[in-house]
Amino acid sequence: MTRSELFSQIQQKSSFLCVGLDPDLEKIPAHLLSEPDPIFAFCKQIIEETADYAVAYKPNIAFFEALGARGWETLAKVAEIIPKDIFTIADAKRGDIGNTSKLYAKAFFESMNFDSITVAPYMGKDSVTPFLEFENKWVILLALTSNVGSLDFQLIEDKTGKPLYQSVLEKSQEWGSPENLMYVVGATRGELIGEVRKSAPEHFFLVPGVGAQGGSLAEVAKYGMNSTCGLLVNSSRGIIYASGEKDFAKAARKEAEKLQVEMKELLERYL
Ligand code: OMP
Repeated sequence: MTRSELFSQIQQKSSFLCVGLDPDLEKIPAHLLSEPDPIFAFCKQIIEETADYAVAYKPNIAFFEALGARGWETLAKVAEIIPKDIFTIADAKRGDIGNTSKLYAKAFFESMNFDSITVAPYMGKDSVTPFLEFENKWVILLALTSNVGSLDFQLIEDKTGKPLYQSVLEKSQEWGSPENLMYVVGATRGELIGEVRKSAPEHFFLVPGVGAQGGSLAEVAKYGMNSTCGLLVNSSRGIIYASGEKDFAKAARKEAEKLQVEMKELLERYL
């Protein structure tokens, strides 16, 4: 998917919501456990009920991978049923020496046809660029993450006082463009989102951390929105586990709608 196609989805739906698919057998409603493929049944109903409000879906690969060969089959089936006009993110956080990254890219872009993949920048240029060689496919590079451990490395300053995440932003802009490179910027980082925006004015940000991790959607929009929105705000647990009962998909729909209503207002205010 191209950047302009993504932006027109955002305009059409008045939404920049990414629904995170983190399906956990221990958390999905008990009645689904008698289905032949409980995780697929869960994701299918979540997708059907939230597709009106979502411009992206982000299956986190760990939740599928943990189930072995069967989990990979489920992931492929889930990727297939996501409506074609909705952006798909394989949240796999990959990155390895060049020839290995190339095969990770093939796995997610060719075998499974995802639009994008999350990538860790730690191994540098040759670990990231193989993902950028696929037409209309995207790298979503970890820049400033939402977790507590992000303080361990990402905010360490070099001799000039520049934090590591800023070096990641600067260097990686030599490898990709706003047409094929996005950044992960956690919603829990408040005004630092503004600092990231200054360094990457045109790029889309994938912003996890609203909902269960306590980040504020209003702050994300205030500091992060640009002239083509430039934001995909993810919520996983806050949507998919809104109810643990038979009404889980309807409850997910309500949560997604709530976020979309707020997003519509923010788009009207800032765009
Ligand atoms: P919530 O359940 O809404 O908190 O979202 C959690 C999802 O976002 C998980 O799939 C995480 O891997 C992902 N995530 C973060 O929580 N923090 C980050 O900084 C980056 C990600 C991500 O890359 O999506």
